[in-house]
Amino acid sequence: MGTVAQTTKQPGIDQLCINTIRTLAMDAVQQANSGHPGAPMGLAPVAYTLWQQFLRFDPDDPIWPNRDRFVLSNGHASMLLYSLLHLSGVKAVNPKYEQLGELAVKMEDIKRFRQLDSKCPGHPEYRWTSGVETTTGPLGQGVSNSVGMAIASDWLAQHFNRPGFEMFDFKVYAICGDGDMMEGISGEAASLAGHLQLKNLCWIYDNNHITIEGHTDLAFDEDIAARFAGYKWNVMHVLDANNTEALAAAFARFAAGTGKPTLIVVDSHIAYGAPHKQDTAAAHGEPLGEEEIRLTKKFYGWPEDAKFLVPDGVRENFAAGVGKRGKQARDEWMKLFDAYRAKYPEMAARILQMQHRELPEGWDKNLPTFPADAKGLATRDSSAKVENAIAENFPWLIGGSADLAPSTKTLLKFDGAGDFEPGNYAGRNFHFGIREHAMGGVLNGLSLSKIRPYGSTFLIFSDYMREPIRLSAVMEVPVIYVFTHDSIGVGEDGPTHQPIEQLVALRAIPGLITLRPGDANEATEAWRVIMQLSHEPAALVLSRQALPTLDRTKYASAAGVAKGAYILADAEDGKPELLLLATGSEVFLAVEAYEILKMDGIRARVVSMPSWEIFDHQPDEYRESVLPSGVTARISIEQASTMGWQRYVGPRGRMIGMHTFGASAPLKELQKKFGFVPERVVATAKELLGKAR
Ligand SMILES: Cc1ncc(C[n+]2csc(CCOP(=O)(O)OP(=O)(O)O)c2C)c(N)n1
Ligand SMILES: [Mg+2]
Repeated sequence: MGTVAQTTKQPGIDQLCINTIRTLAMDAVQQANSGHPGAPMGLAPVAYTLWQQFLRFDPDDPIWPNRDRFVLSNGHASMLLYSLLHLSGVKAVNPKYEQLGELAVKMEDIKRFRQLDSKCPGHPEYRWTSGVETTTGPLGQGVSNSVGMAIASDWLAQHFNRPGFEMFDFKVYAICGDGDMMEGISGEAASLAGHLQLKNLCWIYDNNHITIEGHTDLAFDEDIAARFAGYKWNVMHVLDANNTEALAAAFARFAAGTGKPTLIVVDSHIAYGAPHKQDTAAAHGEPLGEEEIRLTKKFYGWPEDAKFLVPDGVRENFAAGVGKRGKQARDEWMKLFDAYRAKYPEMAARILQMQHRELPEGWDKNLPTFPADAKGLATRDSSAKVENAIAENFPWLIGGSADLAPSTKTLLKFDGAGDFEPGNYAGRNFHFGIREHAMGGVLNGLSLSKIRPYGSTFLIFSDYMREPIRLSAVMEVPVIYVFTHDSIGVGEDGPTHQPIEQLVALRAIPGLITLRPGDANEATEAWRVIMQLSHEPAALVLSRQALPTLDRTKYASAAGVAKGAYILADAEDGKPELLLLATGSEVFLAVEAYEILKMDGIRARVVSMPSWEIFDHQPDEYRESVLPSGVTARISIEQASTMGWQRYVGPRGRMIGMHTFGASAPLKELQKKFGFVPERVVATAKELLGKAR
């Protein structure tokens, strides 16, 4: 704590606060010898004005449901956010929502920026640092999350608000940079936001003309204002990031409401005030250097040798601004909530359930079971029935598709489900348009707002949204991804639409639960598993083509799905000499081969293995009981890359899978061409057992 001589460059406390943000960023990056000082320095007046004068955010309770959301989409500028969290005294909460009372970001954390266990990691991490609303760093993700949050604000308002009870009306602010604007996902997300007329959404674009390689002229000279006008946004331009009055006027205009999303283009200077590095790429991603820092501090009228200085009055000023306004808003909301609870107890309980990611009572009461049926149905169709049955009893399960709902079958069809669109923000069916990448980002934003979202497309296009899927897992938010058309079973559409490497790619994401059910009853059980996840995202992988519904009086119950893998059909004495491991559409193929082998006197066991991840988490004894280590004759069967199956089939096993791209032809021909026929499985089994003739 120290004092700073007031010079003409420090006309008041606001400037002092702004320069505190700047110097903390400079000092932290220098100390870490790593990081991005330039953007926080340029943006400090923007973020300060927003937080101090507009953001409804209570530092004592950074998770109250109707708080405004602040997203730092240019996550590399993380020191900007950490400085704000520290200076406004945001309190830490643990993931269970028990207030801990400590500061979310202590000075010690800032001094240990980018070091192990510091609450100030390189990029902002949701769940790790309280007050961070979403994990950012991969450019473009944060702005797409903000669209999901703004949708959530409107949906929650429509769902919960009653006359005299504005339970939800929060605004969503996202700061973004040139990188966010260049990434295609920002265009997808902005286009969707404009279409949906998300009036609570405000992006602030740090127009500093600098990226890593140099001036943006190198690669980027589009007319951003024209672009966003085209998206039907309200666009404003602040010509100087240091003009806090102009900034405040722009925010006030947004707050007054325009019926559209708002973009504020702010012309700024990266590393503002650094005599040799301002407006250069050198200020983007490396420390300014001790000497440059001294000169910059001198320019700010700061003590040149002071480090991590928070002058007297700065914290108090934040407390009197964002702190006081936030607490008042939060306390009023809590009072309103009490009255709401008295009048609408069920709705109030629902708000709390959502906040804690709990399941509504009776959510699973109508889960369908499917009778044995040789013709069967596609798992996309059985899944559709299950999803609809759950959603009717799960009011905040909402989602949609990237223009493929007629194919992925994820539409909610019961009365009152409705479409989410301007004029009907209570709708539960989303039309994301052909924007897979933004869909993933929006789903994350919805989930961060405690809605339970799902999104669907073809499995092949999961690659378009891989980053948001990964971020769901990083953030531990339970987004549900529904991927249909899961193999060469797609048939005539050919290799461009036939997933090969997507399954293993999804399985490689830590924390993501991938499930590929083998028939209709496994689809029911897969949904049962997924709905009970509160911190893991799930990828539900479904077939386009019909799969026989197994006779569960003859074969084991589909309840085994809950364990990831289970014995579906066994050798009569329970002592198999051969294991057939399969998922999804290949489960029935394994059963067919099993029946043939049985007639030939071969003792096979079929293991249905819808989820590797869940199986891997079972106790050793269970895994050993399903895959006895003594049985080394094992065959995996899956219409996908065989990568990864080695660890289940072992060194003596065989893998029947895809080693090339598929082809365009009717399914039956493809199955023959690529060897997904019982004869091939049987021949492989006999060869493996040394029983081939
Ligand atoms: C998707 C993605 N691609 C690349 C990067 C690496 N990267 C980090 S910052 C940056 C430049 C960003 O420029 P800008 O948004 O203008 O930030 P400024 O230099 O103005 O702070 C790049 C390419 C990234 N973080 N995410
Ligand atoms: Mg830039």
